[in-house]
Amino acid sequence: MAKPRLISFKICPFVQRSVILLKEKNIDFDIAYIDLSEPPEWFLTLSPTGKVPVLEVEGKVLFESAIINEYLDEVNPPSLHPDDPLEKAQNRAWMEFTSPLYMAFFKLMMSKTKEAGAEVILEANKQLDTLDKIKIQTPWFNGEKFSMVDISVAPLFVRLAFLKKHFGLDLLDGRTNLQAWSDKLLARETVINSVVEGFEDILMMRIKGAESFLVK
Ligand SMILES: N[C@@H](CCC(=O)N[C@@H](CS)C(=O)NCC(=O)O)C(=O)O
Repeated sequence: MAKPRLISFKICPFVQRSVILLKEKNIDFDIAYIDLSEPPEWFLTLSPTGKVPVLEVEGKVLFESAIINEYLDEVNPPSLHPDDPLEKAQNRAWMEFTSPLYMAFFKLMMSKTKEAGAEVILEANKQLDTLDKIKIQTPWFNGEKFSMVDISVAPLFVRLAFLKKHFGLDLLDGRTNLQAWSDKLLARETVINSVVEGFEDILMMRIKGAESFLVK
């Protein structure tokens, strides 16, 4: 595979999923950061959705983090998916399940009132409970073998840890399976190295800029 180029926005969790996978597989890649509030013309020409991540590889363009990661996993064996087709399909379903939680985090960050924030938390709590119940194997989602599901949820735990650290908002409180999963993932080198320098400051600036209830 020719050296791919990942188009990123510094605090995008979906890009972070691809960065973790690239690092897990030791794939050499370039990364270009854009400002989503002022996306450059070349990016809008490249990206069919106007969203990041976009992966340029062998003169072609891939978009959607899940598709990018599936491609990278396939062309860089061994696969991080289970071999069994049914287990693999179940894993993919759980990867999909985690995606709305990123939207919840974004909405929470942008909520101007405590009431709006509480509504988002109520909905997220239901999804987190479901995930907590299903995550019975340890240390990783499939037990001993680190997999694509672990990657798909890692950027979420990074953000939940941020909420706890800066605002005392602990969405993993009482969810012991998720807490243990988070602890493992946040200690993993590829996850640690998947955030840009100054990540928390940039996130905080975004929250302040949105006049979120979190900073009132
Ligand atoms: N389903 C997409 C979601 C990507 C996404 O929402 N990216 C955000 C940044 S984190 C984005 O580019 N937003 C710009 C926009 O919506 O115009 C994926 O998994 O790649």
